[in-house]
Amino acid sequence: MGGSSSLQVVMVGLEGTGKTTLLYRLKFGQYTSSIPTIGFNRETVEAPIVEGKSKGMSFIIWDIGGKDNMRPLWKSYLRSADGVLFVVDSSDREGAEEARMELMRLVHTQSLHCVLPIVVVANKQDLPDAMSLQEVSKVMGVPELQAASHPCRLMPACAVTGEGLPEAMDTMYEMVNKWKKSKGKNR
Ligand code: G3D
Ligand code: MG
Repeated sequence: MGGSSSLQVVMVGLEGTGKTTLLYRLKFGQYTSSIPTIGFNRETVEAPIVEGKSKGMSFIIWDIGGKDNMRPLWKSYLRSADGVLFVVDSSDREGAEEARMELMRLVHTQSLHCVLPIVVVANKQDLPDAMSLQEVSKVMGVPELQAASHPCRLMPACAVTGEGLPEAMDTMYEMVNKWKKSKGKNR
């Protein structure tokens, strides 16, 4: 699990939502074109914001392929994770229902053991036909998860320019810290 200064984050979502772009944007601070992910990518990235609460932190991010034959593997990566980044393509209205189902499946498979914090990233906010944050929230069922006390937050982003990523990672850090504290109390 690494020292206390690094968090293990599992990044999932449908194919083509921008996970690998996001990973390399965080890792290299610039846009890197990627090929479809076969299997997974794993990178250690430094917290991208200087003033943020996650200053000095590093994140070990597992970018798991989103092809449907990979999805059953998502849960094996969750066992050693501190948090989940669930990446959504805000411009893909047709894929939204499938994305919501995968998010719900992910929540249900892990809720037997523990409930990891989830940051839903509404990616591709730069596209002119992108759904608003409110729309993404609704189609992904974020209010329902929150109402069920599931630690889930929605953050807007553009993985190509990196906009929103520092805030998303900061939110992840905050949520994981809170979650770890509450877990400590319950033991
Ligand atoms: P995945 O790893 O989730 O499967 P990728 O997705 O990172 O491979 O990205 C899939 C495509 O979406 C890529 O385009 C990538 O450039 C694009 N993309 C990722 N993030 C954004 C974003 O925030 N805005 C826009 N406009 N595009 C994005 P290509 O053309 O290489 O398939
Ligand atoms: Mg990929």
